[in-house]
Amino acid sequence: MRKSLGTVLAIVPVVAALVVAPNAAASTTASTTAGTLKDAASISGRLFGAAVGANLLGDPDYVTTLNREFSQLTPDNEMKWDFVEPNRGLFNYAAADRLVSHAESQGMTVRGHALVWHSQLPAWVQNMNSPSQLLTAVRNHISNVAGHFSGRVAYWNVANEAFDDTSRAARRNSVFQRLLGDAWVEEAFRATRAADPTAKLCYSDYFIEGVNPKSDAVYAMVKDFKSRGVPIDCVGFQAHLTSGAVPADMRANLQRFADLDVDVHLTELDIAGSGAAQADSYAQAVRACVEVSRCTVITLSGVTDKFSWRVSQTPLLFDRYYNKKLAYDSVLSVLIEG
Ligand code: 9MR
Repeated sequence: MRKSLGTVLAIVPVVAALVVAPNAAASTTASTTAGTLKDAASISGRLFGAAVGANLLGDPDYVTTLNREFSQLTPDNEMKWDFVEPNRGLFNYAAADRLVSHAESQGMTVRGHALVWHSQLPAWVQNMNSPSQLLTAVRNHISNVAGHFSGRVAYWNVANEAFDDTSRAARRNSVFQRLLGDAWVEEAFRATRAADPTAKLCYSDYFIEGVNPKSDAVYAMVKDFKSRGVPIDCVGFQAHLTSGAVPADMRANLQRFADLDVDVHLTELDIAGSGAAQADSYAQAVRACVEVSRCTVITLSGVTDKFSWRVSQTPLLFDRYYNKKLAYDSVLSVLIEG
């Protein structure tokens, strides 16, 4: 997975600069010398991505930062069910196509998000009450959407947030769960594999970064899928975190999933906070990934605090003026260390 030793050695002096001068002014200079997030991640063969809104592609500051720093693009909302199939059987791909074309023009891979999710789901699906009609709708949705993007999407978040966010670790109460039971998740994976045989298929969820009853439940599901040949390739850990509260066992948890023979990805990383505390927590979360060889993708929930879904918590690596934050430098140095 590594680049040549020459590439690595060329960057070593920058790491040294970060170590001897860990203050804001010096680290900004150092990070400029070190390159970009995507280049630093590529040293160990990883991708560094962001969720992107199609409406922001006309904003020059946004696009400059996106193109310079990121090697993977996840449509923020434009591939969700309510966006692509708001009415049964009528598909709208215009905004998602714009994002995919932009990614391709910049050599970025695309992560599709998300085929089956209880949220941002149109009323016509939420209100269904026939299991067979719902299963048909799920299969038709996946075959159209994954089929439309076949060959252009490297990773799909196939099923998102199937588990409850309480400590009970039960399945979430959704129309899919009520009508189809636990089997809806594997139905979605099988349908996606049929529609796009080359994309890597991921299950993604939040509050599963550390070992806890919810991550135990996801672990059991993935283990069961692998044992029965259900096509799953990766697990996405959304990683909506808070400064000072990154789980201490995050690396161990990622490793136990990787040991099931799946890749592990951070799919929506953001960390509420600011300054050195935020930078330290980012370093901890990114280090948990880079210490696991099968943790191959880190994707942020956005590019800049300005457009973050947690805007008041300033959780990203660029501030609202596109300045690199302290957390940017800490992430860069952890990626370079590999
Ligand atoms: O980033 C998304 C934001 O633009 C939307 O307004 C929001 C609506 O819920 O969804 C955000 O992203 C979600 C992601 O797709 C799945 N995990 C939870 C995120 C926050 O809801």
